[in-house]
Amino acid sequence: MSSSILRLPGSTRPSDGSPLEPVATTPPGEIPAIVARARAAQHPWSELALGARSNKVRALGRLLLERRQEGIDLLCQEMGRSPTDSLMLEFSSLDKFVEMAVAIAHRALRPTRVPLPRLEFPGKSAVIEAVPRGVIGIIAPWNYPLVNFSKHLLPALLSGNGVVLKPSEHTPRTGAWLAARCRDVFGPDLVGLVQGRAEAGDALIAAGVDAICFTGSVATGRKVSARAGELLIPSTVELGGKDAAIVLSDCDLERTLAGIAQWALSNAGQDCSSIERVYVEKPICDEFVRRLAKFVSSLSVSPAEPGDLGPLQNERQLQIVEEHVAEAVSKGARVVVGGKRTGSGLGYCPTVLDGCTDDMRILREETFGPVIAVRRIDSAEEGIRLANESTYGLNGSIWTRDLKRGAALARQLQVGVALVNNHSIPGIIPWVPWTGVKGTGPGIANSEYAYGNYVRRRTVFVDRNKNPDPWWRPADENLHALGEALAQRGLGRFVLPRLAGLLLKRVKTIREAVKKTA
Ligand code: TXE
Repeated sequence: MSSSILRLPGSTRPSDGSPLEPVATTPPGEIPAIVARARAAQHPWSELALGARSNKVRALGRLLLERRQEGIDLLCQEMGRSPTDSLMLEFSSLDKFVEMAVAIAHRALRPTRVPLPRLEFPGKSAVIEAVPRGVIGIIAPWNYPLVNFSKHLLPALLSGNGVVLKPSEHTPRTGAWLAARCRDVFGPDLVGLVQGRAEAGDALIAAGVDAICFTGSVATGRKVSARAGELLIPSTVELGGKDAAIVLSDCDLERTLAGIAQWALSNAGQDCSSIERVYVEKPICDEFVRRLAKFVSSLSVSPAEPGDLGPLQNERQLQIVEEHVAEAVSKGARVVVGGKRTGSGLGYCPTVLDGCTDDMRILREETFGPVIAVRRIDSAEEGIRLANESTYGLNGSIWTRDLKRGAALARQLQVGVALVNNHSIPGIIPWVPWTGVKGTGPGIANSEYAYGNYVRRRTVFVDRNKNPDPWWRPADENLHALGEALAQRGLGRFVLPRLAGLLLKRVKTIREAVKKTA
């Protein structure tokens, strides 16, 4: 393969800025051949029974787990996370993830028989089948270099598709490692790999793939949707978030602050469903902020082990975080803890900001970093109103001891995933649709509801009727009478004997008309 060397970004370690081995980009002109090879391998793969495909996918899961140390090393290099963090975030539950994905596939790919009324559809049957789309292009961002692939890769393969992976230019090595493990299990071509920046992603969409699964920024998601629309191929896009947590006075304060810190700082906040806005009822806000800040300042920051937080993944992301914090402070927010670089690589200290107001970017735009912005509220209703002012809508959570009220309030949040006393966790439960509203995009990952990404539905209709259907041509007065009887039946009138007589007459008329052609 002729290739050029990918220099920036993704060429240095976020933890200390030291250089990484360069990675070869894929010349756009070579991408159609990669898709064609995946397509050729897809035909025999799709002919396998689902049970056999499931076993191969299980083998991939096992291989990734067996060789996890290689993957963890790459994640540590490319993301700067600690080994513990990399293990927990991308490997530890892989076996359960695979098993659930297999169970969902059996449900989502099952043919469905169509219930047909006998009178209107005599002798007829129809079944709806799931047909693999062909080759699925998966374009991923850098924040979870494995999981952002596996959520689409596993169901795409289980459905009988070939796949081409396009990792982020920031994390090309982890993506290449995943593609190599796929080659070990499925042979050289079923799962292809394309490396590069925007041009490579764009070229993949136009290279003959049958669907695109994209995770990334809103701006790119719009471009990807438009491009796929031009080509009339389906696409699913999962874009950013600005998730809100609403903390009510009756919450279990200790569990709540641990939960908020967890879901705001996991992966150094580089998560589409990070808690980025915390709306806290005034009576508990002082204590909440004081204890949250104390808890946050006790967390270990990489390169320390086990390392609660790694650095930001790339320079631009660090700049965004710094810009948002600086702007908030300039408008009156108070840095309770953090608010500065760690001094090591792209590290940024976990930060709590108090006194945030609605005009600040920190409460409006995706920060994608380890910053918890606190905004005081008078009531739960005010919290709901402010949470819903966002241009995003992925997860939203209510923290309260009153579970009934909490669930009712959570339902008022304009989000795809509404929670009480937790956040983000459904993202690792493959049964649950991971989806959003507004700028988060309409895409769905996980669950049977995501299968429209991977399969098209085909109806197979079989007619065993030996007679012509009674409404076929030629038309006569009995056809009109038949229509009238059917309409009367729709209004609840008893017309069965009349209908039966008319149906017989119509069949006879058509048969006689056809006989005359002999
Ligand atoms: O994403 P991009 P970036 C947000 C976060 C971050 C911002 C930018 O706020 O600051 O997005 O991140 C490929 N056609 N999220 O620049 O550009 C690209 O090569 C086809 C939220 O990394 O969207 C990469 O593989 N593909 C998000 C992938 O798209 C194109 C996670 C994502 O890149 C392309 C990450 C094009 N025209 C960042 N242009 C989340 N929802 O979790 C780029 N790409």
